[in-house]
Amino acid sequence: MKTVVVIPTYNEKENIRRLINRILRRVPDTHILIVDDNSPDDTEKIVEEISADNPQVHILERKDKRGYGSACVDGFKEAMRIGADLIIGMDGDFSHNPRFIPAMIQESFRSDVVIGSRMIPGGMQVRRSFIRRYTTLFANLYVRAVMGRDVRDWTSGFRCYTRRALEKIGLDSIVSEDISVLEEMLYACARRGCVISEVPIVFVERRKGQSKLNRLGKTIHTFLMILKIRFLRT
Ligand SMILES: Nc1nc2c(ncn2[C@@H]2O[C@H](COP(=O)(O)OP(=O)(O)O)[C@@H](O)[C@H]2O)c(=O)[nH]1
Ligand SMILES: [Mg+2]
Repeated sequence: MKTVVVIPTYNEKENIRRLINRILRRVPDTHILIVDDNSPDDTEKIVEEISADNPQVHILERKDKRGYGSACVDGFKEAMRIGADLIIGMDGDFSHNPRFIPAMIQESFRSDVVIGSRMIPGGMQVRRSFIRRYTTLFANLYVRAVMGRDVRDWTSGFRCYTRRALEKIGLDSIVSEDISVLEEMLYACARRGCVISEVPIVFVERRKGQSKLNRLGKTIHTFLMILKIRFLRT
């Protein structure tokens, strides 16, 4: 079975080499696909170097910053193209610890989508400010109310999709360019009858580099996108 870990990156030069090594130590036979949006800090140079020596490491270079969501979608398409049976999405800043990947893969034998969840017993957020923790909690209450499905952690980007789940939703149908891709994809999976489950993870706020998604404007845009995904899409 072929597993591909898809990691969107923008200015992650301080994290990416160590993260790739850490993943390969935990899951030695996995492939890793970095989707970089021409990071000004030259993250892609580091990844190119690693991938020249290691055929399990791949890079998809996009010419300009087109956002987290479209990076995920392009990466998932590429993962499917190279024959992935399981597609794992995670961040490139160590917030998502590779040590949880084996449990997620294990759970994927029973379900179509596995969420690395901060919102079930055993799951948590650490090193985060009060405001960030409560934003995540509130966002999840909001999304759960709007979507009307009993998923606890809608906003977690640490996930494992089976190939079948991505085939069912059809990645060409996804319109989100940024973070609402998470809710859009999960809602699409739920509507198409995918079995969704959650395994607990400990989310740790990044130590190196800067957050790109933590902006008030983005949060408001995402809240509106969620209404659009729920009520305007057929
Ligand atoms: N390719 C790409 N990756 C992005 C973009 N914005 C954020 N990322 C990556 O997406 C992941 C999550 O972003 P991050 O800034 O850590 O968001 P936060 O954890 O919500 O603060 C990280 O690996 C980022 O480098 C983007 O526009 N393009
Ligand atoms: Mg982060």
